[in-house]
Amino acid sequence: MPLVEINFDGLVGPSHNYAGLSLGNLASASHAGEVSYPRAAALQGIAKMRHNLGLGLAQGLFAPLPRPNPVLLGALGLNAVDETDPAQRRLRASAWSASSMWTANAATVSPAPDTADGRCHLTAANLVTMPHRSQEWPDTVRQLRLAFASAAHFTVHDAVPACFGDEGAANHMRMTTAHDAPGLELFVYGKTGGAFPARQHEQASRAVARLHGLNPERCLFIEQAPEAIAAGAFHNDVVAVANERVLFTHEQAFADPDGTYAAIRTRLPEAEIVVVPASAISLADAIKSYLFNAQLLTLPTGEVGLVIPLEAWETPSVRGWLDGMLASNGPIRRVLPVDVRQSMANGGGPACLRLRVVADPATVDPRFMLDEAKVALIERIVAIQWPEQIDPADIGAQSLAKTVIAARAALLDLLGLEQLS
Ligand code: SUG
Repeated sequence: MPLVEINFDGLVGPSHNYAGLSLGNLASASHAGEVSYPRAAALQGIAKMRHNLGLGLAQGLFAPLPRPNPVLLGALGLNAVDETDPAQRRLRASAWSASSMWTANAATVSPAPDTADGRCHLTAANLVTMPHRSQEWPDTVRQLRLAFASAAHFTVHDAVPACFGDEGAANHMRMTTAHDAPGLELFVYGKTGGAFPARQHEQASRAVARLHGLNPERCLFIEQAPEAIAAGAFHNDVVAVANERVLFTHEQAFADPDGTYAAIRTRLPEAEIVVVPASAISLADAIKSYLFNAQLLTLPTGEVGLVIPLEAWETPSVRGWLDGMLASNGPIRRVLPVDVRQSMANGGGPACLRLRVVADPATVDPRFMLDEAKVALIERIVAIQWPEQIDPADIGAQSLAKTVIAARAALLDLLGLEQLS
């Protein structure tokens, strides 16, 4: 089997809630305190996976991580919480976060054609900038080591040391003439975002490139525009996305846009760079609508498609630009809107919900691969077991904790992944 791109979506976990934990993520802040709908959220994510399977694409799945997380609660001395202390309640909410659904932050992936040893390398992301995300990587690594256990084809690395924040594939892009050909890997780091943190440190990106055995001639380290971070682009994948020879980007994504495009073209003359000017779509509209947090995909027909959130389709400036693009002779031929509104309200669009791995599907543990029949079974478990709604005020309740734990256990049982419990 040739190497193909497999999208591993994170199933939205049963504790999905709006605790407003992510500084610099405007959606998370603006929905803080609202009631969430975990069942609807997971069903929306499943519908996206089914949609992409229906396009003829390879689709995988990662299971939600254990929540509430007893390891984090124990380490913080929070086995009993003082309910009158808002700081303690907020830390407890971290241990309930379903943020592992955004698997674009699970790891950085370098496919086999790019690496010195011819294996696909994955480095789990330490996510240290946000407390609720920093708990993810040890459980993520366990899952990655099961899914990609074949040592002949994969190497899974622990996260880089916590002194350098790493956000995984959300700040990494790969361009190439074809998925199975050697690629140019683009690492996008932040230096400052004004009032908001820059989550990706340049030294974390450089460490990942070394760990993966990448050819330095085929790597670019690019600074994210501080104004993009300040406007709410807490990850690069909120303002740019790449697939094979196409880079689709807002003109304010990078600190030095022209230098970046020139460096890409020098290394990959076949590159097609689609730049959306601020005069057509403002940075604010781009970030609010999540146009760039799209899945840019090569469809089996060879056409390039863009799976966007409904919010982008419904934003007049974005719709106007997309209509013009489709009428032109540009490289992106199809626009496919999907409803992931529950995830979007926490700042996670279609691209956040998936980790791309270029590999032969036959080399991946089949428990992590999806087909129609398995999707239907997962959907049934979610419909029965996932809580219908969570009010952030209910976080910490024993009865809710029991429901959430039982729901995840039922899923792991269905997938044959009890060892992750
Ligand atoms: O890390 N939201 C996530 C969204 C991640 C989006 N991922 C990518 N762009 N690839 C984050 O900010 C919200 C949690 C809360 O507020 O309760 C949250 O973690």
